[in-house]
Amino acid sequence: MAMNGETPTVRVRNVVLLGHGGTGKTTLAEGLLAAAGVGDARGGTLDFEPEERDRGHSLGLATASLTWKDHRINLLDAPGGPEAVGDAYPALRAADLAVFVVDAAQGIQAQHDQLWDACDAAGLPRVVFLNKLDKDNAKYQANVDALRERYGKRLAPVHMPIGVGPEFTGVIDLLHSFAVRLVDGRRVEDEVPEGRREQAERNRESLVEAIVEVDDDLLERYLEGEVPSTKELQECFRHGIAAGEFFPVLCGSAAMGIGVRLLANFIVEEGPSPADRGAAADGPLALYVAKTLSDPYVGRINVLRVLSGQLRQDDRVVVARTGADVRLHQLFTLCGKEQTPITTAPAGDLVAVAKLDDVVTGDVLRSREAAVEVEPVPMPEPFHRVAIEAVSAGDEDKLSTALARLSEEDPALRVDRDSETRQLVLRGHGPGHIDVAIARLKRKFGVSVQQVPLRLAYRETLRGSGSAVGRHVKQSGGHGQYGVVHLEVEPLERGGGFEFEDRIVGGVVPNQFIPSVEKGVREAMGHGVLAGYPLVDCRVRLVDGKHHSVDSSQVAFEVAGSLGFRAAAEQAGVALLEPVMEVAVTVPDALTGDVMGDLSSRRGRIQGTEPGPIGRTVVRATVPEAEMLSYTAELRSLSSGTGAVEMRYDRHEECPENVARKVVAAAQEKG
Ligand SMILES: Nc1nc2c(ncn2[C@@H]2O[C@H](COP(=O)(O)OP(=O)(O)OP(=O)(O)O)[C@@H](O)[C@H]2O)c(=O)[nH]1
Ligand SMILES: [Mg+2]
Repeated sequence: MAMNGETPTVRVRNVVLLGHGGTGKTTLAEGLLAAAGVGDARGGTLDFEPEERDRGHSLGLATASLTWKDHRINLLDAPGGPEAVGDAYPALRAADLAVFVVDAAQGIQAQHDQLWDACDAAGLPRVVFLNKLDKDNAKYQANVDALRERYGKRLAPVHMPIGVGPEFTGVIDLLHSFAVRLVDGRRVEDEVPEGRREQAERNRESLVEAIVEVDDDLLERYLEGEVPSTKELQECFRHGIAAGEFFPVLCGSAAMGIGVRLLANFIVEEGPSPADRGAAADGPLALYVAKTLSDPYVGRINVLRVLSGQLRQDDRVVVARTGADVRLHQLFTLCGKEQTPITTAPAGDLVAVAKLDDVVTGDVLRSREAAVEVEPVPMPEPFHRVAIEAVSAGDEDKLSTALARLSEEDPALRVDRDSETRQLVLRGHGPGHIDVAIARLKRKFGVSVQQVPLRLAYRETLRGSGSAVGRHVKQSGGHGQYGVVHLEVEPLERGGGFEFEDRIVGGVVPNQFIPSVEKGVREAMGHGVLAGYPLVDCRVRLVDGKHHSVDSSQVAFEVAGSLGFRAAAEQAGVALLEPVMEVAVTVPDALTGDVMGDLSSRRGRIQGTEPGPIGRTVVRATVPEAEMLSYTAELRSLSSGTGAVEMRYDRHEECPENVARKVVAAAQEKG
């Protein structure tokens, strides 16, 4: 049995790897594991789901732990793709340090910006690992400058590379003044090479100046010419990092294994421990759910952070959200999907628990006396919508259960039943996100679903006023039917709904049949007159009618009302309304013009632009929903992944003639 319980809180490190897709987070995490002799040396420890292996990138949060210099490092490897953000955000609350992995050939990318903002919101300490310095077009200084410009002066380079691109052979640790190089495939720790000493000395000087600046006492002594010891600097640095006063920049190549051990050293020596971030070993027991996994064989697994207190097997806790009482009896640690049973875990540690039903990502579990709460880190909303159906009608029930479980696993996914179109709609962060969800539904829950064309919530409305008589008269033999109504219709303002006025005098339509007329009108409105979409915003006046003392009935007046309404509406003329979205697109300043042009070509109306976060502009517009169905993916390619969009329903608006004609034709084709 692993001895988690024996690692004190101060020697635990919880590190989440964040960054744009493909920057090397998983490679780096597996490099750290390999350096400590854990996991599968061939890789694949963390990207273990079949969908991840097929696609070559992570789709879910994976966790693994390693022992390094008597410390326990828990790694949370977050997927970087914009289509898998649902896992990264909840993980921020389980970590004490985020390692931002940046591709030195690509520079800062869209996900970095979004996640950096999220770390600000979560108050999470950060370091940057500038990776892939071995790549042909890799750059070091240009990236440091760009990072500093984007994320502020608090950026503190603690490493510098020896060569970049094909010449990249090693890394210099500035604080401790030594070099690590790969010589004939072997890792060599050595003095700073002759030719680099001067530059390294200058860089160390800048680092030292940055560090002493946050400590008045150190600063004074430094200005008086005293040289603080490395130990003192390190201690000051450590506090500054935990307080978010510095964002150190490390560098290397995860693929070559350069800079990986230095990162591990940095994490244990300078990285914050849970104790630095408020995890009290003697507090009441409280746990936070960072991730819920459903495994078809093992069932549900929850990855928890012990927020405070010491966790022991069989402890009882309350789920804060539901008030349910649960017992934690199967504790283990995870290394990818490999499980190692444990019996206890200290405050601040990460632990996995099996078979906790009705516990989901983001939940807090606590002992009765604990009042701990955890604010969720705000996550971007998904805007890519598709309609789905179970392939076989018999799977409908199974599908709703499976979708509920899947959204617990992936909180970025939304499932709605559209009340207007009656479709089951899945919302995600792009086509890839949806494809993965559909693949998982099949593999994990055995439900095959297919995408069907998304129905838009078109509506119909009157163009003007009209008047008509609706007759439902059948008196040939048997029980007759008799109802005649004269209706006038006129449009109301948009959003005006439905008004029904009874103007009958002298009882030509007896009182008891008036509600039937209204019912018939409503029924006809529900099905529209143009293309089968609901007709909205109109006033209907019942002005005259006829009845028969024997043959009139509720049904007869209902039918007459319905016929009369259709005829009056046709006379008034009917227009088609389409849903229009309010859209906000955030892109780097240079792309503002492109985005405005693109939105205009989608029949959009630009409302204006405003400055967004550093170097970015927000373009606001209203655009018909029909033109925005695959915008998430199209913006991604237009902006090379740097743009973000938010949208919400704004109003219904009359379709232009040519659009309306197509919608009507399509409706008629379907019958
Ligand atoms: N040249 C070079 N390639 C690297 C390095 N690190 C990772 N790669 C490659 O980059 C690709 C992506 O690496 P991953 O580790 O899967 O990236 P990731 O950040 O986990 O990606 P997501 O999980 O999709 O967010 C793989 O082909 C790696 O082999 C590096 O230091 N140098
Ligand atoms: Mg990955």
